[in-house]
Amino acid sequence: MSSILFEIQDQIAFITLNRPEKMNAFTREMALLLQSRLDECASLHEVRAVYITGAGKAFSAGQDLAEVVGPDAPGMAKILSEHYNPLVTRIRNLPKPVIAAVNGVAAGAGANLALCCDIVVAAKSASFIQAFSKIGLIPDTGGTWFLPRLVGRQKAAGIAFLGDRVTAEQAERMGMVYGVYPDDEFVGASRALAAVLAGMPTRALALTKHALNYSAGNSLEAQLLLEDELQQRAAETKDYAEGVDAFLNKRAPRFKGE
Ligand code: LHQ
Repeated sequence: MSSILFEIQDQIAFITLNRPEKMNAFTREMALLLQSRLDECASLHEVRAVYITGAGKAFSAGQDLAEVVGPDAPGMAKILSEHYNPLVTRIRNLPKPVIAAVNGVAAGAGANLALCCDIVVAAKSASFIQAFSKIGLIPDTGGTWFLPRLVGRQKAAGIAFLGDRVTAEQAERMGMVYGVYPDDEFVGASRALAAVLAGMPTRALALTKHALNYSAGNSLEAQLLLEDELQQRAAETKDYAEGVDAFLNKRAPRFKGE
């Protein structure tokens, strides 16, 4: 069985981290496979939303720590530059919405991989652990960038220093996740959210994502200029024409992602 399951259904790419007996901890093979699946999601026109979840009871426990010891262990630099950093940049640059459906515990790089997705939803029993400090590391996989932007520096410092378990409900209150669903409704509700996103004007969402990515480093003036440029590109899409026509004719729009 592959460590990454991949299925396209109704214009949604469903990606499942699949090492349930090891809490979906990442091996090199798994990280590289996920990278190539994300590349497929970017290039396939039929994919209009990406949904990432974990098999079994965890989302992901981060790096497989059994793989970082021993004579054949890839060095730290290699793990970050070849495994996790390319995953973060692929997800952030993918011109489609990426949903992290956090079904259970998300720890270490697994937590930050979830937080780098566009929309993070969690099951009520899920949790987030910046486990790094417990083993003498710093939050990687973009954690030191995402966390303060999501929850503010104060909470970010506490969460990162202490490595405490943050429950899904605490995460929602802090702004770390978009929504939390009861466990028995989680799969249905999170997939329904992916279906809504897949039916939206994909190119406008991609341009919105681009603008949000840049807003973190831009002045207001620079961001206004960027919005100006991106809005012109949005206005050239067929989905924009469809959206306006549907509104004026009092009918539901049929967006095609074009
Ligand atoms: C695991 C793991 C795991 C291997 C559970 N590895 N087996 C970057 C650069 C280079 C080096 C290091 O890392 C990084 C990035 C990082 O991600 S650092 C952070 C790495 N992750 C952690 O430190 C988390 C370690 N795991 C845990 O704290 C717990 O397992 C959590 C809280 C995730 C889940 O706890 P439980 O629900 O009690 O499950 P469990 O601990 O019993 O785990 C079940 C099995 O999964 C068990 O295996 P076993 O053969 O004994 O049944 C664990 O050993 C294995 N597992 N995480 N990261």
